[in-house]
Amino acid sequence: MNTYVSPTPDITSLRTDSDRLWEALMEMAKLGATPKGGVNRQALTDLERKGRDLFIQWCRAEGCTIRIDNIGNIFARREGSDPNAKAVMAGSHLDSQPTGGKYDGCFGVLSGLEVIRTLNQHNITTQSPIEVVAWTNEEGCRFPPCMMGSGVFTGELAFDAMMARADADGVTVSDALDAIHYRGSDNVSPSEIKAYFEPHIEQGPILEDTDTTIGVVIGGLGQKWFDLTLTGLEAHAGPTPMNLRRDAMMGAAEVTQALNRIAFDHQPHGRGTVGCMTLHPGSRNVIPGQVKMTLDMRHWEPEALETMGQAVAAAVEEICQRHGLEYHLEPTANFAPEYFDKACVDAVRQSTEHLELSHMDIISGAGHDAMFVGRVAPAAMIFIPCKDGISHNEIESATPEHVHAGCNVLLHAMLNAAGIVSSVGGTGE
Ligand code: HGY
Ligand code: MN
Ligand code: MN
Repeated sequence: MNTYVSPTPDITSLRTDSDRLWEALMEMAKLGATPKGGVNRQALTDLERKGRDLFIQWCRAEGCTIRIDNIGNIFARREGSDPNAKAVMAGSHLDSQPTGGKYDGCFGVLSGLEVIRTLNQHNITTQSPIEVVAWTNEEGCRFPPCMMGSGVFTGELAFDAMMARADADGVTVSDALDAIHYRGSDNVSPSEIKAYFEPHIEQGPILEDTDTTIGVVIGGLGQKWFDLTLTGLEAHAGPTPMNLRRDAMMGAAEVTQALNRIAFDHQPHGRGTVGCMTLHPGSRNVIPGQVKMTLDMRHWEPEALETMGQAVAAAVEEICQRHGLEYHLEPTANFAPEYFDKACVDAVRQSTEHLELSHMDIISGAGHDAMFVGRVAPAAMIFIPCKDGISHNEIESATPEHVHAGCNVLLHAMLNAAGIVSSVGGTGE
């Protein structure tokens, strides 16, 4: 990656259109809108298809060409002056959590669209093509693991294995892709990418707590996910003495405590969460015979993440021994931390300074598609605050000012990387 210089003089005053970006966000948020003000637009559902269709409609209206690959990743491309130049890319995802917010994912995708709209509005030609991508199934809630589309694109995840992943109703990724007609055949290669920038809300409290506008993201935590099934023996809650039980729920409770303790033992970056739990048969006066639960652990250092994984596996073994339970511990995600490309991170920081916005370096606790793209191309992220640091919650909220600031940082970081060939007419606000 070459180092970046500040944009040519007539570009420095260029800004994106705050109202236009906000309107796009609010329009997209209508698809899957929930009563509490969030969205439920899960990956590869018909609602997400509508979001994909709307994004493509908007990009085509800007003259972009559209490519869709074999797992439904959507690439909208604005040509530059040099057809052989690698693309400067922005993106994120359009799928949401079941009780998700308006900004998680969409802020990144629609900021990329707003950059293209701004370049068209001001008749600016870049040397490199500008490309905006909407990755398939970033959330991984319906079909684990998360970042599935970018994982297949970058070779982190095996295509066939991902196609076979099924949701709780047994619908596979392959079925769902066909059902929404988004199984593409275009070959897009990571080698086409010169630089990738992903704007995203922080999804945590640090920027807001420090009254900082921009997070210059230096990387993201590695993750290990497991599906754990504990099997004991269903029995009557009354006549069965406490010391003779094989209570799967007791095992689940102790595993949950153990994961929490292990995460606390690996601070400041250790994270441990049990997000899903179902027990069988689920009758109030029957000792649970089986519990299915999910384990999500994360860390900034690969060695610490491995140590956490080993400690959790040992705890499961010991707890099941003591409670007379059988268990099956199925890995569903396993990826190392990502440390973003220095030149890309510097471009984000320089753009933030050029725009005179407060900023700080920050590590992403959440996984993002940029983490997989960063394995194959220079990548970095731009964080903005979200209210009370809350995300993966329908009350997720961001301000138009922060959304606009983040999009302007994206604009100038991308222009630094893409190079300006010409601009016709005034480019001031
Ligand atoms: O789980 C994650 O970190 C991401 O939000 N999918
Ligand atoms: Mn996201
Ligand atoms: Mn998310």
